[in-house]
Amino acid sequence: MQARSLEQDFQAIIDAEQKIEPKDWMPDQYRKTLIRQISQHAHSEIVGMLPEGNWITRAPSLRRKVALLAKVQDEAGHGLYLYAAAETLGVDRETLIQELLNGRAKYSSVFNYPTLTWADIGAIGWLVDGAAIMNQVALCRTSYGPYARAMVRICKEESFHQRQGYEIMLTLAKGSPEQKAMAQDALNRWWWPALMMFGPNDKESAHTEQSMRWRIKRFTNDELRQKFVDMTVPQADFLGLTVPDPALKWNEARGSYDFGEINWEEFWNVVKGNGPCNLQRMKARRKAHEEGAWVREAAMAYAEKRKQRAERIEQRA
Ligand code: FAQ
Repeated sequence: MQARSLEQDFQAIIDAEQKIEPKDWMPDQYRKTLIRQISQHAHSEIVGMLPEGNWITRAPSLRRKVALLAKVQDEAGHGLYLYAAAETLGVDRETLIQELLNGRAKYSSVFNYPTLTWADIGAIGWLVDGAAIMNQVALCRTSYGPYARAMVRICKEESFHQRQGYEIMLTLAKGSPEQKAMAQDALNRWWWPALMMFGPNDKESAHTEQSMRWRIKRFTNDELRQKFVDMTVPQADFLGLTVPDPALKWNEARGSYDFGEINWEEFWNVVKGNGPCNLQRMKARRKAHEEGAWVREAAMAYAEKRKQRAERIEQRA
């Protein structure tokens, strides 16, 4: 009888719905795929703080300001859990951050659009966090243990984010005609970028097939996008707002909405760095990184001091 290969044993663990842990054997490509996806995800959380951060000082009330501030801080926390999860795969955080800052690493296309009015904060919470949850609830069952566990807490926080966004939209949609128009305008501008978050169509997606086999991804890009549309259209109806897609139509036979084609040219253009705010986002990140250098130095000096003290105590013992 032929001995089973390491790859076969690895796949058997995955097929049995057990988690892969940092010290387990894993194929190089599995490790690389996870580092790529988790780090892109971490970068998205960190860059994703910028569009909403833009409105913290202009929130219309103290209550709105507190909620938005908490949300933006949560996104920073998500970035940190995710960088920590990536580090368990043997890559260090500084390397990942340098890849973001020198433009080699991707982050979600959606954060390269501007936040022009307060209603955009509602639309981001409702649609962008809504799309993020759709994707991330599935990732709670991803095959890599540290990534799956990070997702559990992230999803709890994202669901508060989604609700705070929807509540802003509800207030505006039931407000004055100007407020309702502002909510509709935000929906018009954020609908398509939110659909693009799920990535290219399945037939164009380079990584989906293998990632599904390894159960890193539990649903394909198109499956998640469809679930998002089916969940969100009734929410738009409840708000009395119109989804900006003339092709949107309930399909009785499928039990789902049919919807129009995404502008893929726009999507790839934004991914390649030519969206409305790519330059601005990277400039802001580089500035924050440079200005935070003293914090990192101080933290490292403290860590070094503690290490030296622990060594001295050990020598004396
Ligand atoms: N933007 O073969 P696939 C959030 C790239 S978190 C830019 O389908 P894959 C929270 C893709 O990386 C939002 N690039 O790739 C929040 C690949 O490039 P590569 C982020 C994109 O990995 C809310 C290439 O295209 N969420 O929003 C995009 O199997 C509010 C081919 O694509 C996650 O990252 C895109 N939209 O599937 C924060 C979730 N789509 O690496 C603040 C985890 C695709 O070959 C405020 N990630 N690309 O050079 C995933 O689930 C997957 O990575 C996908 C892409 C589904 C994003």
